[in-house]
Amino acid sequence: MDHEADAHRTDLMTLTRHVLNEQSKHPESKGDFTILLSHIVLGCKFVCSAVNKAGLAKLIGLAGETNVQGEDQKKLDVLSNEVFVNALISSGRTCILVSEEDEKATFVDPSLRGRYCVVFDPLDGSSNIDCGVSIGTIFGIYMIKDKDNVTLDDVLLPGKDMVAAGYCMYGSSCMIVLSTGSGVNGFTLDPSLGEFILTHPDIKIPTKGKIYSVNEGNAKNWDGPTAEYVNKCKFPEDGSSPKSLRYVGSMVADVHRTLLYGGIFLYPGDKKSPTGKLRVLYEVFPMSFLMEQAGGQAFTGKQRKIHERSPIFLGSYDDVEEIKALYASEEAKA
Ligand code: AFP
Repeated sequence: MDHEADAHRTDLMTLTRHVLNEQSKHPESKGDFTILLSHIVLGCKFVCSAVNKAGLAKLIGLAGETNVQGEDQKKLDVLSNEVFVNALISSGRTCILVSEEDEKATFVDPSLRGRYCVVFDPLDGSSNIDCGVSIGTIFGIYMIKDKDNVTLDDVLLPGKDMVAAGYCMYGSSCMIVLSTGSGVNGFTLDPSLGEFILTHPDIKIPTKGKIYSVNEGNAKNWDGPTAEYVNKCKFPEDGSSPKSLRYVGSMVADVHRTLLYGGIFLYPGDKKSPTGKLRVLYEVFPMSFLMEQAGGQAFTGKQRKIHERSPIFLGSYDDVEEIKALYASEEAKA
């Protein structure tokens, strides 16, 4: 019998325990972040359960449709948004919420306000729901100084100013990947316990990878550096093997694979959509934060409106370095 392995299995590092451990390193901390996170975790568990039984519960369908009971059906992304907004407000630790689903930012009632601003996409990749492909929730957290004087500018900050970022992937297993600014850790939901357990401690992305991930269907509209980079992935000039192409079309799934296996994820701007597709605040910034914390890098635009989009190139350090060099030399020519 492997007693050591057994001891490991009986001394579970849950996400809450992990965050409490981190909190104890900051004696001035009052536990607000731990409380906020436990409400985010609750939202993730709810969405995970809803995604798992989506077909059964007839949750799939367009918002506004009516189900057999004559009740209004809610699309999963609408439902997920409501769950996260309610969980975040009721935590008593938030002051501004920016959700992909809501056109305007939510300013929390002063009586329930705390110091954190949360930007999030409650269910990213929703076009993949109906065919059972992995989807996810992405979030980023900022902290403000004065909760009694908040304005939208408090969330229109660079991604590097986030105090934490993460995502929850609803896939073959449900996983939260989180960084509070000192590395990246992955926690897998044990459905029998209802707890996220630390399964991927201190994730580090390989310095160089063998996979590139991009929607090649947009190739005819790409600019020079993106086209040249992808061409190099397929026809390397240095005698190395070509990279493999993997593209799910769910950012969380594509970034998760990139984080674990290495390589590069690209959603460039192109002639049709110069700012790309992905949203700066709740897709590009949180994923870039995680990549950098895992030792990779990200190369983004600098837009600053709540639903603004930006091109994004992120992944293994050396792979991103290559595409950055191509853009730098294009810029030098201009
Ligand atoms: P949906 O939420 O419409 O499915 O979009 C998903 C997403 O925002 C992101 O998760 C993917 O990386 C990206 O769009 C895929 O976009 P393309 O379909 O244009 O490749």
